[in-house]
Formats: sequence, C-alpha cells, structure tokens
Amino acid sequence: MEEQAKKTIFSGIQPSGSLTIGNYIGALRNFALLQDDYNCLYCVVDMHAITVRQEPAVLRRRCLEVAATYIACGLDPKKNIIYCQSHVSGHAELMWILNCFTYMGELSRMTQYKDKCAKHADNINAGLFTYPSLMAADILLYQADLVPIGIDQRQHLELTRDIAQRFNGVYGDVFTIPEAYLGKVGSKVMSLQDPTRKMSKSDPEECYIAILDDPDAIRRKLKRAVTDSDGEIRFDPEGKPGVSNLLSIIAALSGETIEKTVEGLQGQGYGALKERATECVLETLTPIQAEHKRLMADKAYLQGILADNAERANAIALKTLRKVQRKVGFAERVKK
Ligand code: ATP
Ligand code: LTN
Repeated sequence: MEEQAKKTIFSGIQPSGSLTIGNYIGALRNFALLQDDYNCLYCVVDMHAITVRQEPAVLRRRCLEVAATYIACGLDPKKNIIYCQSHVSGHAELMWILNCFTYMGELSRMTQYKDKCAKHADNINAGLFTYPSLMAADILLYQADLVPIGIDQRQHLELTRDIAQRFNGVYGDVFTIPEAYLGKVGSKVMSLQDPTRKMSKSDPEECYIAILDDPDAIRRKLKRAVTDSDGEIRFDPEGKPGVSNLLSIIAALSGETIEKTVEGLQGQGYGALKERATECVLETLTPIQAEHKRLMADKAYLQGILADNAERANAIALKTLRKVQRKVGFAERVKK
C-alpha cells in the first residue's frame, strides 16, 4: 500500500508497571496485526505515568522496557514509530490548548479518574484530572484515524472525539476524528483474583500475569486463579466470571473461538482448564521474553531507536501543532 494512502494509527501504554497479558491481549497484539496496513505510532506514555507517583530510576528503566516489549511483540521499529511521549514536546503543548476546549464536567465523569482517585486518595492531583486531555492531544497531534485500545479506554476516546469535534466546529476541519479499534475477544481481560475487575498492572502481583513472568510464576498464578464451586466449564461472564476469563484468555491466545475452547474442555475439570490456559500463555510469552532479553542487553540500540523515532514523530506533530496555534490566534513566528 502506498505510504500516503495509508491511514494513521496511534496508541500508547503507560510505563507504570510490568506490562500484563491484559495489555498484550487488549492492545499490543492488535498493534502487531495492524502494522502493515497503517502508518503506526506506538508511544510509551511516560507523561501519563507520573499522574501516579513513580520512582525515577524505575520509571526510566520501564520506559526502555516497554519500548523493548513493543519490539519483542513483533512491532518493527523501522516500520512503526516507537517513541517516548516526553521526547516530543508537542504533546504537552497541544494538551494545553485542548484543556481550554474541555469541560470540568466532562473530566469529572471519567470512570478512570474516579477509580484512580479512590486508589490514590492521598494524591488526587490535577494531572489525574486532565489525563484525558493529554490522551486527546496524543491522538489528535498525529491526525490518527484509528486507536487500538482495550474497552476501559473507550470513554477517553469518546471524549477525544468530542473535543476534536468541538474544536473543528469553531475553527474548521483541523483534526481527524479518530475511531476506536477493539479486538474481537479479550478487550477486557479480568483480574485473576477478582474476575469482576479488569486485570491491571498496578494491582497486586497475584492479580495479573506479567509478560515477563517466569514459567513458575505463570503456573502458580493460574493455579491460584479464582473460579467458582459448580465445576462446570461454561462461558458466562456474569455468572461465572473466573472461568469465563480463563476461557477468553485461551481463546484470545490460541486463536480458537470461545465455543471451540469450551468444546475442547468438555467433561473436564478446572484443573484442565487452568492447565490449558498455562500452556497457551507459556507458548505465547516464551519467544517474546527471549527477544525482550536480547533487546534489553543492548540499551544503546534501544535508545538509538527511541531518539530516531522521536524525531520522526516530532516532524509530524509539528505540522498539526503549528496549524492549531495559528487557528487559535497565537502570535506568528517570524524567522529572523
Ligand atoms: P494501570 O494499571 O497503570 O492503570 P493498565 O494496566 O490499565 O495500567 P494501560 O497502560 O493503562 O494499562 O493500558 C494500555 C493499553 O492496554 C490500553 O489500550 C488498555 O485499554 C489496554 N488494557 C489494559 N488492561 C487491559 C485488560 N485487562 N484487558 C484488555 N486490555 C487492557
Ligand atoms: N490512557 C491510556 C494510555 C494512553 C493512550 C493514549 C492509549 C495514553 N495516551 C493514546 C491510546 C491512545 C491508558 O490508560 N491505557
């Protein structure tokens, strides 16, 4: 496909913890599927991550780790623009402008904001509140057509669309209105310990499987995953959230349908279900972990990729930013 004719994809993951199989199934795996047909930008959103307190040295390492995970999951750093949000100042600059087109009422309705406030009652900062306008800036800066995300981010994407439409309504067609891209299965992987809640990398260890977990940890966590007491393998997310979550994980990773997965396990117990889940997870993660290890051993290579790609991203970002600045009436920049 011709570069110009291709549509643009933007997505981001926070370096706020070890990436989980939720991030993989809900987001990363779709990134790799889309890379041939779109111009893609995959960002390590470190500015979003500091809405919650982070240890600086840990955050710095995690930024590289997330970039390495992108590549290890099959994203080609030459084809895709893989970079760190904080390396392109346009994100923060556009965010400021968008903040002035976003209402307090809209931001206070965001469920992620309410959840994070409950979880971090001692640090309800303004960044947590305006998080969605930074996300809108990420997406709109590159005129993205499509945004692969898990279901939990759909509300933020809706707000992004509203902000873009509001801005376009005043100034003409400045922003492309982005669409969400949700995978068919697995757009919400649930916590292993509380399968009514989403699996999240900032929850306690035993709730999630990290992409980098060793085989023993994976086996142990899946063995201890919460199920129920009726012993029947059936897909029913309302009535049997634990069992359904394991079935979804198997289906998502094996490529089978949920029906086929249930059929294959008919007449067997939860031990077999967990065994099958373990097999699928190990099969998926083993090659990713090997590649990740190889990449992390060459920090200079990774840093080089991030630097080159930040430059490529910046060139695209500046086009939108300058246009937006002109539209809102900022003073002209004349060359001396
Ligand atoms: P945190 O726990 O720090 O809030 P998170 O685990 O929710 O983080 P994000 O960095 O916020 O992860 O999400 C990155 C991408 O992964 C988003 O597109 C999000 O929708 C997707 N994602 C996160 N958790 C899941 C999940 N449990 N199931 C499916 N997709 C998920
Ligand atoms: N808010 C997202 C991460 C994120 C993102 C983005 C996703 C930040 N900017 C732009 C898609 C597009 C999250 O918490 N998962």
